[in-house]
Amino acid sequence: DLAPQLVPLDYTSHPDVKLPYELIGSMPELKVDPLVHTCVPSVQDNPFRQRIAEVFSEDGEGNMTLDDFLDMFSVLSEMAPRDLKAYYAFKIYDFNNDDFICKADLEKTLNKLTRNELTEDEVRMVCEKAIDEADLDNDGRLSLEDFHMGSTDSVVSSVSQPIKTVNKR
Ligand SMILES: [Ca+2]
Ligand SMILES: [Ca+2]
Repeated sequence: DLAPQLVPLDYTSHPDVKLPYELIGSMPELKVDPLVHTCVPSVQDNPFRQRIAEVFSEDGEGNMTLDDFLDMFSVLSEMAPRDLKAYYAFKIYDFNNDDFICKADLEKTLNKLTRNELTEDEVRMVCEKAIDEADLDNDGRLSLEDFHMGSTDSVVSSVSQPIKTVNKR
């Protein structure tokens, strides 16, 4: 089972310190492993930075406690299990928090990754392709299971290489 409690860290001895988002936003680049690096191309100049902070913060608004912050580091670290990373990558892409990655979530992901350089048609095409490839139960959206069942890499490469995919037509 994939669950946040998999995060194998317990920092309860620390006081509940709130870290403002601005501080997190000014962090130097984190050392991350290749999978996360693909999902989250560069933490330093990362269009997902705000979203990552939201996902890991308890209040869902990017205001992280020290615990949240340490959880984030442990998930982004090279030592974290792949399942755990896939779980958080899913959460990061699931912008509307409904536990599915639908076309709208993917479009948002793609627009962030490409900094709005693709046309609407191109974005739609890439999203349809990504969902097609990974949607195992054919309901038109990706559940955590779809995302996780060996499809993570194809989803990730589809959304992270939109230009190539589009130009391959
Ligand atoms: Ca969603
Ligand atoms: Ca599905």
